[in-house]
Formats: sequence, structure tokens, C-alpha cells
Amino acid sequence: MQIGLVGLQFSGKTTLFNILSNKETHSQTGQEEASIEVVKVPDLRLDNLTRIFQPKKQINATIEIFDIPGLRMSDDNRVKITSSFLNNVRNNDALFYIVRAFKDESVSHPMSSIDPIRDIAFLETEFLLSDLAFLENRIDKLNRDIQKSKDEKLKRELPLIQKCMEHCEKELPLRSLKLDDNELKLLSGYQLLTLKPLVIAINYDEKSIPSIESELANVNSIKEKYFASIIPFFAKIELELSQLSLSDQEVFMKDYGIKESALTQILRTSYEILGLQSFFTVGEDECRAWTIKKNYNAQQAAGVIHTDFFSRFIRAEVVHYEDFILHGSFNKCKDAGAWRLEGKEYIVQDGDIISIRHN
Ligand SMILES: Nc1nc2c(ncn2[C@@H]2O[C@H](COP(=O)(O)OP(=O)(O)OP(=O)(O)O)[C@@H](O)[C@H]2O)c(=O)[nH]1
Ligand SMILES: [Mg+2]
Repeated sequence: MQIGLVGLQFSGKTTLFNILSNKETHSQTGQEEASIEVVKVPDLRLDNLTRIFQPKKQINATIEIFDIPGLRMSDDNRVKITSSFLNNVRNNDALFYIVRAFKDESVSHPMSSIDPIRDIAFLETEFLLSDLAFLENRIDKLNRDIQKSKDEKLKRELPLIQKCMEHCEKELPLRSLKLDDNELKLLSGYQLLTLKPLVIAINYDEKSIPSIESELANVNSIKEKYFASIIPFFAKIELELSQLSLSDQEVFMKDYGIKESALTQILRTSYEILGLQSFFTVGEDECRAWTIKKNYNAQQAAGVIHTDFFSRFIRAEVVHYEDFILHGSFNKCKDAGAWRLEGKEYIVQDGDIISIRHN
């Protein structure tokens, strides 16, 4: 799973990327190249399981973060979208618009003033125009090809693309259009930009921390318009905090009044908007978190561990993390009726500890 950080130049993407990747050596801010980092998803439940099972290793779930250089002012004093920018944006499962709200005279803004709502509208309009251009071309091509080939699949695609086109023409993002699983599958190869789940992450000054609720009230109306989640963060101060030990971080976050770190918020919302959840496997060798879609059944989850587990699935032994912590061991869970043997249709729940029986 890959999420892309997109936005105008100097909005704080690379600063945020450095917070997320939590490395000693930081990527240069203001760089021209896109860079990618695999980020461990912190999970206290997995840490606890490791404490109990003492395995040789702990393997957290991961998520890939893609830092894309921002849009800058060109020679004619306008911010223009480029095809390399769009190509970078297309490659992601979800988008995070990183929008600047912080004021700092020493950092220029490509549109010369601080206006988060304008910046969001700018990006969203560009992405909508890109989708419209694609859909228009696709309709032309489908019309030509249908006459030639009489392919049933093409005939089914045409009304879907037309429906998408009408939606975009009303200046609405495709993520707000109701589509069923088949329709989504047909569209999945096209990487339409306004169909991607969106989080708007607004980078505020640390001075705004005490008044953050009222700051957010000013931008909340756009949530519905863009069908997006909004999260506030404080790049500069959070980068400093991320270099402290975990216990110091907690103390300073409390002092500053930061309720949840940018890292936690971003990973949590990514899971939410992508409809993801975690289950665990435990043992002497490793305790591990696995990421799956929310509606996955036991057999599909088994297939994520190993493709053979999918085809040779017999049953899944399941204990929920909370039950395990409550009772203290698998045997005690059995006595309490919290240990279950589930068939392939069982829908896996977030926090299940699973062992796959296979032949
Ligand atoms: N005062 C202040 N400065 C910030 C904040 N966030 C980022 N900056 C500064 O703004 C400048 C640009 O930040 P970057 O994180 O490199 O911005 P970017 O979005 O990656 O920029 P491009 O890659 O050029 O698109 C750097 O000098 C940062 O130190 C903030 O919250 N407050
Ligand atoms: Mg950058």
C-alpha cells in the first residue's frame, strides 16, 4: 500500500516525510526528486504480544510513503501542473494533500500568500481536469472500438465512463460517485486521480495549537465538498519532537497540547480510508502484524500469509487480542470459550490472533 504526499512547493511534505520515516539522516527539504520510504505501522498490541511470546523477531505491518516534489511557480509567474507530477501522483493508493497554513516570512509560497482553501481547490481542480481529459479520450476510443469489435466488455464500459464524465462535469470528484465493486474493478487500471481516497493534511504553526479547534472549524466545510478527511499537524515542532525518546515525546506533546502525533494520525486515517485492518500471527520465531481489507474472510487472510495457505486451507484457529490479554494464554482462552475454530467464510476482525490449519 502506497500513499503519496502531494501539494504545492514548500508546504511541508518533506518535513512530514522525515517525521514519518524517523531516520537519523533526513531527506533534503526542497529537493527535486521524488523519494519513497517504507514506514513501520506502530501497534501497541503487537508490542504486547512480543513481550508475552518473546519471539526471535517482531514484524510490524508497513506502509509506503511517497514524497513528491511540489508544484512551483513557473517563469510566467503561474503555478502549472506537469506531466511528471501527475505520473507520480497516479502511482498511489491514496493521496494526502499537504497544505500550508503556517506563516513564516523566510519560507516563500508559490502563490505568494497563505490560503489553504485556495491551495486545496487548485490541486483538486487540476486533478479533476486531468480525469476529464482522460474520460473524454476514453469515450472517443470506446465509440470507435465498439463499432469495430463488438466486444461486450467495451459495451459495458461505455455507460460507466459516461456516468463518470457527467459526474466530473458537475465539478465533483469521482470518490463521491457511488460505484459498485464491478464498476470499481473496471476503472481500477485507469488510476483516476479524483477516485483515490483523499486526506487533506494541513500544516499549522505551533502557535495555532491552542486554537486548533476553531482553525479547523474554518475548513471543515470542504470535507463534504471533496469527500475527504482532514487532519491538522505541526510539521516543524513535530520534526523536533520525533528526534526525542518516546517517553520524552509523550511529555512534550502533552506540554504543547498535541493530542495525536502526525505519524499516528496519518497511519490511522490511511487504514480508515483504505478500509484496512490488522490481524496477528504469534509464535517462537516471530510475532507479526498483517494488513488486510476489512471484509476479508479467513481463507483470504490465510492467502496473505502464504499463497499455499489459501489453496490448502482447512480451518483457522482464532482468538481475539482482547480475549487473549484478558485470559493470559491460549489454554485459558479455550477454557473460557474464547478460542474458536473457524471455517473459510469467517470474516476476520481487526485484532484477531490467527493460526491457519492447512494440509
Ligand atoms: N515555520 C515553519 N516552517 C516550516 C514548517 N513546515 C516546513 N517548514 C519549512 O518550510 C520549508 C519547506 O519545507 P519542505 O518540507 O521542504 O516543503 P516541501 O513541501 O517538501 O517542498 P517541495 O519539496 O519543494 O515541494 C523548509 O525550510 C521547512 O523547514 C512549519 O510548520 N513551520
Ligand atoms: Mg520536498
